[in-house]
Amino acid sequence: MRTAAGAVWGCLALAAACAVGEIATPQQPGEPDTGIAAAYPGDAGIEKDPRVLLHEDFESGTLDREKWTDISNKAGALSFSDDVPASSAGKKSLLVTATLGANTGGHLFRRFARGVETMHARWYVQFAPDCDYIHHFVTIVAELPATRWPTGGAGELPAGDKKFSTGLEPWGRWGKYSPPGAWNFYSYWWKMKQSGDGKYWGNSFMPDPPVVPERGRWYAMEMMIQANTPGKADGRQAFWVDGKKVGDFGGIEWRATADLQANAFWLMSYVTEHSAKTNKVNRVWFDDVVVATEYIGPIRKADR
Ligand SMILES: [Ca+2]
Repeated sequence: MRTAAGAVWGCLALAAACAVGEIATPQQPGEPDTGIAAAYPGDAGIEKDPRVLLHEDFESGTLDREKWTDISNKAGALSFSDDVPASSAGKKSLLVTATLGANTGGHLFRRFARGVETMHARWYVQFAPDCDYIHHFVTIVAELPATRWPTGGAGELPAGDKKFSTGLEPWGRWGKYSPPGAWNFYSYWWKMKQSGDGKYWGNSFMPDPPVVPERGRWYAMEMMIQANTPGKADGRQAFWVDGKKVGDFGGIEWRATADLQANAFWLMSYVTEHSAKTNKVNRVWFDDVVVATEYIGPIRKADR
């Protein structure tokens, strides 16, 4: 996977260049306290909501090529598990096992037929109790042309009419935070800050105070990217943990043209020898994925 190779490695040598974009904005007026999921207990039927672009609960126990336009499953990285979130109505989750030397983890990538101005993605995640640092994680992409698979671009400045992307990733910040690291956005866009080596490594947006996930428990994560008005720096990105907003960053000029819209969701756990310093085998579980055009929120627990 060319996209991610070397990106964190680049950051390791360029601390100052990567710590930009810490522009917190307050809660936006009119933002709902409850989202789409509140109307669908246990997420039952949520895929029929016109605002929902993708729903994957992994209950089929198969890698669904209708839902995912590109799958990376080298050396059995992807499998199914009976470990599920407490609020989940299902019995299966996706387990991504990254084994250094055999693979770099795996991914499920979905390119949508049309782009959207605002994309939300909610996914449940659990890091194994011994999980090491992760290199790259769950990412939303806006890209033209809209290939069915993820493309390269690590260390490169994207063109304003071709691409922007943001990953919600745990980052160790050179060992400052315990594994798997503190949540931050790792973002590429045409107005991003250049790194000290002349390349363009993803710029970090980290909330203050930082939020480090506890390993061995499930979290409901939600990320949002909102495109800017062309010619204005009014784009945003935000994320929530268990329904509480913890990061919100505005003033971003993601794109130069209106036809470049968020059009891909990339569920990924990518681990390399540059990130994992202690463990060779690093496991991450995912479940109850929903991608939509509005705030989704955690699962409303179904009555039993
Ligand atoms: Ca499930």
